[in-house]
Amino acid sequence: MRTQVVSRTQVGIVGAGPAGLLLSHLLSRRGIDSVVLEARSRSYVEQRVRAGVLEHPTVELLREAGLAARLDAEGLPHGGISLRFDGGDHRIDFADLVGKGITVYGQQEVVKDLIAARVDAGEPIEFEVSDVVLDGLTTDAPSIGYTAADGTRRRIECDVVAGCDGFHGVSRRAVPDVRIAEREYPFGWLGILAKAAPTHDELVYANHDNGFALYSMRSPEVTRLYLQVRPDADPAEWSDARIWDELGTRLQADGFTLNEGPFLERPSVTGMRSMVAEPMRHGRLFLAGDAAHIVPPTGAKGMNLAIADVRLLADSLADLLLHRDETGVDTYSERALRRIWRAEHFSWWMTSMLHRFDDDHANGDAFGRALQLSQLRYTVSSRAAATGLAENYVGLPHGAV
Ligand code: RFL
Ligand code: PHB
Repeated sequence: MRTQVVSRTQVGIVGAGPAGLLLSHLLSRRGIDSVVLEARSRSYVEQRVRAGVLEHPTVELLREAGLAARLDAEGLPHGGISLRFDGGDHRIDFADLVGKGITVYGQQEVVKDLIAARVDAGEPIEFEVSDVVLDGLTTDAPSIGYTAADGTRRRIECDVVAGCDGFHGVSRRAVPDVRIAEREYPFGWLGILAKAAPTHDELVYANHDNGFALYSMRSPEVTRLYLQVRPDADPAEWSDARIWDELGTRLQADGFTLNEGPFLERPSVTGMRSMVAEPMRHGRLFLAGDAAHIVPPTGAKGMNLAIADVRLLADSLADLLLHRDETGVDTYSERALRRIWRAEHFSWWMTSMLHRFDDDHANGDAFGRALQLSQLRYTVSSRAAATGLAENYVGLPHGAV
């Protein structure tokens, strides 16, 4: 048998994405210690390009938690988005409709800030661990077994395990009575990161006969773009010239120009799905973020939901561990799921309104297409409808639904 090194912490956290890292930070501010275990290397998680939009409540929370110095200096505040269809642009003015906005700041920048805060606090993150096994979850002394980067087999004994290990992690599978509700969409997104100055100040969501396109950005020098493609599309089918050509077609509008530039990483395809796992708890194991739920990226909600989950979880764990009060942990799953289902609906609705669905139908889905255009026209012409989009996009206040 290999030697096993045993250590102890209060909360063992699996996964160093936004959920796991922020949970560790929020717990340490309450004097609760934790250890974060991560399968990948530090440089891998710091480079992984994903989400770009921070909701208003996310920014407020990061500020309250002392994590917003770089976000406030480098984040791009946006007061609206455009819906582009019928060859025209229709702005949804968040500032006017709901008095709040969003901030464009890459997920990997949030992750870098969170890792820096953990390192500054002397709180350990163990990168490149493997063979994670969760034990004793229905006792009050659970443990996490794993192989460390140096090959030693280790075990952490804790009071609570937080499963923040994303969609492909092990934690969700450790909930024996988990119920999964899900939906797959018949398309994916080809993601493009280009060294090209944005020519437009805000995000553009385009519904075009050829399919959906999204115009976004990361900084005054970097544009982030997405194209709806077949879910099994091979990125090799998409040459640089074909990508720019298709972006130009789908994003075409009077007065709009697209700056082209070299790609900063190889374009890749992400599948689109909705998924919710209930309950988000099994004994002393609590799930948070993508480990428990997935949304299609059209509503820009995935990372924001992960952050809302761990805010609730940190409060609940503080009540349990500092005051032996189990009310918070007993209701965590139910309370978290209220916001999760709101975001699931909003993301499904945005996805349904903006994408082309009829690739498999020779004659096209004329009924579905007409419904989309009707919904788009209503959304941009009725203040009530536009306010519904704005309120959900900037993020309902935590605890509001
Ligand atoms: P993460 O970020 O996936 O982190 C989970 C971490 O757990 C690690 N892990 C393990 N560690 C130890 N042992 C194991 N057995 C492990 N298994 C996995 C993983 O390596 C990883 O580091 O989940 P978290 O923290 O819940 O955060 C969720 C967000 O990352 C996610 O919701 C968003 O990125 C989704 N998403 C978007 N969300 C938005 O809010 N706006 C967007 O614009 C947006 N665009 C996107 C996205 C996700 C994408 N991909 C590839 C999934 C665009 C893309 C392409
Ligand atoms: C992004 O900038 O990566 C982004 C923005 C909005 C979305 C999805 C992705 O809805």
